[in-house]
Amino acid sequence: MDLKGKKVLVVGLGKSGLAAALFLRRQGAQVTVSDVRSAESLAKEIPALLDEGIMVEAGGHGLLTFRRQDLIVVSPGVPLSTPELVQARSFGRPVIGELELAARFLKGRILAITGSNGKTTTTAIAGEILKEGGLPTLVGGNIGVPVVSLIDESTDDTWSVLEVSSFQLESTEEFRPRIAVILNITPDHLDRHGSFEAYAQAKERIFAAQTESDFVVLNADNARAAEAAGRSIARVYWFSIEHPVRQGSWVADGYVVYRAAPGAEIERVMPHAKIPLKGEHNVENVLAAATAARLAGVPADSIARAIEKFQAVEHRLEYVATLHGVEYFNDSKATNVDATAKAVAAFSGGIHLILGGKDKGSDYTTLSQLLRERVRAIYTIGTAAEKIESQLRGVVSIHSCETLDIAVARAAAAAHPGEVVLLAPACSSFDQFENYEHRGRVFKDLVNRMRGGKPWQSL
Ligand code: UMA
Repeated sequence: MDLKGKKVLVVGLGKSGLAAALFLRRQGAQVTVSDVRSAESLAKEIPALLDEGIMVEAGGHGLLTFRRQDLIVVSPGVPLSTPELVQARSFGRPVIGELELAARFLKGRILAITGSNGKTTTTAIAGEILKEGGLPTLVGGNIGVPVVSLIDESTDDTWSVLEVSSFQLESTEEFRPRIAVILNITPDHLDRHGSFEAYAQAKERIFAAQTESDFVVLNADNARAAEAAGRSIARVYWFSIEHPVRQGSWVADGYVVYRAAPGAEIERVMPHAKIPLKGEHNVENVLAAATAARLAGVPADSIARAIEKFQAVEHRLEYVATLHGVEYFNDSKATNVDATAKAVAAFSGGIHLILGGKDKGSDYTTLSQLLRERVRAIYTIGTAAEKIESQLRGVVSIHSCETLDIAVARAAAAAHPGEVVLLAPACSSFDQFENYEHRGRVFKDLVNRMRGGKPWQSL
């Protein structure tokens, strides 16, 4: 793809947009960036861009700016239904995402991981395993490192381990992972994709450009992910925490095991008890990462070593502290109902659960059974609180807290030794926080501030 002298518009000036704009400029393109944020709120980014000869349109998207381009590169957070993008496409302007742009330049092979939940942890584990196996490895994507920023470091021998979201996959064309993993598909981002099926189809784009020589790794226990097998032309491998699979990984006699082909010898990878992460969902993540790593050629002993050393990723069922006998866990990344269910299921009971934030059109009633079994009380925060309360009234006791500081203080005051305070909010954070990381950090600060004092003193 020759970008020299081409007029390219980058839409959205977050991490991805910034990295894409600078990359495109280095390729000799005439680059403009457009963002809905005001010039004041972009004050940090604008000078550096202008210095590089990149034009900036702030405070909104101008239709004329969009029409004048040879190529438009969208950031993942910008919906393809944005009117200016729809118009530009109707005028024949090519629109691709940052992931697609990167994939056209990235050297070496790609191991891509998607799913509604677990993708960051699985990406991090897979990255560690490939490194342990001695493969030249880069890690990026939705995990927080724009894929474009990996291009310069990549060589023909590189494995790029990429976490890819439905937002990124929606605008791909040639993106072709050597190994594609779908961990699970459960409702999320319905506000952006419009329907569960549209969301699931965006996820399936992960294997759309694969050939018969590539691999797809699917969760045999997740109906929607498993069903995707019928639409893939790649070689299908499976993982399951419930039963043996034809080829792939499962758990047998206390071991994570792997079979390379139907009828082939079953290979022991590691003892199940040595998986250092909490929750059955993390066993799924390990199985998925191990399967992908075996397909990339990493031997079982390297896989075992990397997993045994692995520590929970920040904000994913992250242990924070034990205060007055009460354990605090930060699962701020549980931004949908399914992730919250998995977090709750990781504990046997006595949970004080902080729920709420910005609703994404979710159905919280699906949590009812699990809440009855394991949760002592719910503490609601954010704009979704009213909806959550009306859907879960009568299931367990509910305390309206509005903000996270009140929720933490009340949960701390109510929890008895041996119980758990869990932030697993089932919602996005944007009503009260910059993002889920910010929410998680605030939670950890609130918990850590209670060290030494009576928990409820912070109320
Ligand atoms: N913007 C516009 N017009 C719009 C919408 C947004 O100009 O119509 C602007 C915003 O004002 C802002 C910029 O776009 O300045 C933000 O772009 P972005 O939302 O794409 O954010 P980035 O900083 O580029 O981060 C993105 C991913 N964000 C999203 O998908 C929402 C990050 O995933 C990812 O880590 C990063 O690229 C690097 O690849 C975050 C995420 O929440 C963690 N992902 C979702 C999830 O995991 O559920 C999919």
